[in-house]
Amino acid sequence: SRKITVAAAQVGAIDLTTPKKAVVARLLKLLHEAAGKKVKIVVFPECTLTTFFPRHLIPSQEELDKYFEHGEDITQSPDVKPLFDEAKALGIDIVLGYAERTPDGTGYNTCVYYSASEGKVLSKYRKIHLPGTSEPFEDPKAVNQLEKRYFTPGNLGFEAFRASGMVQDAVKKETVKEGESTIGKGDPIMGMLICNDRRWPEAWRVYSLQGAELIVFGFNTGGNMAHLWGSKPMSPEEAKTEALFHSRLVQQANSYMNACFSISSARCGLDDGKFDLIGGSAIVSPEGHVLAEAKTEDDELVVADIDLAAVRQGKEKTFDYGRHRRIETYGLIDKQ
Ligand code: CDT
Repeated sequence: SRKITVAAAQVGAIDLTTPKKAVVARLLKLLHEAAGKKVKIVVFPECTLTTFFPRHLIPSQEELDKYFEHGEDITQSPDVKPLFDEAKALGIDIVLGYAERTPDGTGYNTCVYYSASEGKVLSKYRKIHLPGTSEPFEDPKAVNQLEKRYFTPGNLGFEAFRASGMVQDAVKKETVKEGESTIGKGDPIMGMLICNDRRWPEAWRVYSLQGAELIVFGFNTGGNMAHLWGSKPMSPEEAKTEALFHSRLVQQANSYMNACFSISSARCGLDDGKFDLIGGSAIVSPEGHVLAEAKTEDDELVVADIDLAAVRQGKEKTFDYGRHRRIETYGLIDKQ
């Protein structure tokens, strides 16, 4: 059987001064709730551990560095280690987004997939599509989006990977004959994105070309970003409704077009009582249907049972790449 229970662990407001330890305590609470519901994979948001700091111009490097995790191995980061240890003890795989400062000083917007059965990080992804600007907006009332200032575009590509220890009929590499399809067999083939990446069909497609069956991502999406990309003047309420609509639209459409399940996990709520982020965490099927969605803009576990067999309709019929793709006509896709 390839049925598993999965969850998005949505995380509500976090202020500029909220200690990481306090955030991790909330994440542990969500993880324990997940254990009670027999969840096998929990997806936490983008930059889970702090407020969404790219909204703020932080001139001091020392101050800025407090929002980053330092060193090669996030599982050993003192404030965050208890989360990985507990995930291992509970047998739950987790996806965690965080700001990464590498030893050479580069900043990445990163997430990792931690496997409880392997007791280690199976895959790391660094966000490729960084939205916003390097310089603050001139309008002092506009909320900044300084990801281009604080982060470098990811250098790890879109590498699909197989989770481990999820399903009974695991496919061992040596038992798959050369040329034999692994569609519909073994542990889920996974892909990770981060927030703005979800709006780019190429990102999903590169994963689905590797057979991805479950694509997961966290996000921080402003409820008040009409000045950044609204097509017309909008009230704050309209801007938020539009932001939620587009977030859901891209998740449903891309899940269907790439014949994969997807899990999205929001950092949301009113940070510092005024910086609004949308909720809308959701689990979507390969047919594009919403299986479960958040009802709040607070800490909330969104759970669904998924059967990975459901990707076969799309992968073997509607979107069977071997039979229906016309790559001889897609040349422009990798040109400027
Ligand atoms: N974090 C991120 O990539 N956000 C962008 C928009 C900025 S709104 C804070 C997004 O695509 O949702």
